[in-house]
Amino acid sequence: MRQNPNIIVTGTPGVGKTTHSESLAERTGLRHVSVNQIVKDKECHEGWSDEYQSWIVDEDKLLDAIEEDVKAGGCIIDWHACDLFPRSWIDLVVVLRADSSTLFDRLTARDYAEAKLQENLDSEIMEVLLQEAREAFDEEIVIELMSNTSDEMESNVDRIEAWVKQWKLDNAS
Ligand code: DAT
Repeated sequence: MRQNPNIIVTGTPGVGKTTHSESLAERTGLRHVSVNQIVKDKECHEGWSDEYQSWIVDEDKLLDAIEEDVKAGGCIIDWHACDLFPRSWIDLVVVLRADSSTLFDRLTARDYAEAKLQENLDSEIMEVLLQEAREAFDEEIVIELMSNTSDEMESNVDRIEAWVKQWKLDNAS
């Protein structure tokens, strides 16, 4: 039994996963597990894709790399996909959302190439990550939160922090 919950923070690139995860880690003492960083550092990939401008992730290697840590509990897993993680590992899935114009500005600031930018905007409009989360996990543990403004981020972090406190009370042995 875990002493601390595991939370996935997911959503289209640019919605605010990293910013939320870092703030949450600071507030709750849970660990920010940046999957992008792990894929790079532990070489959980089959090389770089020029077409997608990203690593081609080896999911088995990635799961092996984080398994021990996640099973111990207390991880905030930050990534733009969630359906590869075993259901038994996860207590809450937070899907962050942003309006198209907001996301456009954030991804433009990151110098995303036109095709990649459009693909991500389409993905956000089509709610791809939200559907993926709802299909992969029980609906009761999936929450959708807006992340357009700092106020929204603040209230999201407050809400998740309160959830963590309650989870700990409910699961105290
Ligand atoms: P992600 O990790 O999902 O790619 P990020 O955390 O790196 O996203 O955020 C991208 C940029 O947008 C970054 O400059 C911080 C800003 N941002 C994210 N969420 C925000 C929010 N709710 N309010 C204001 N700025 C936000």
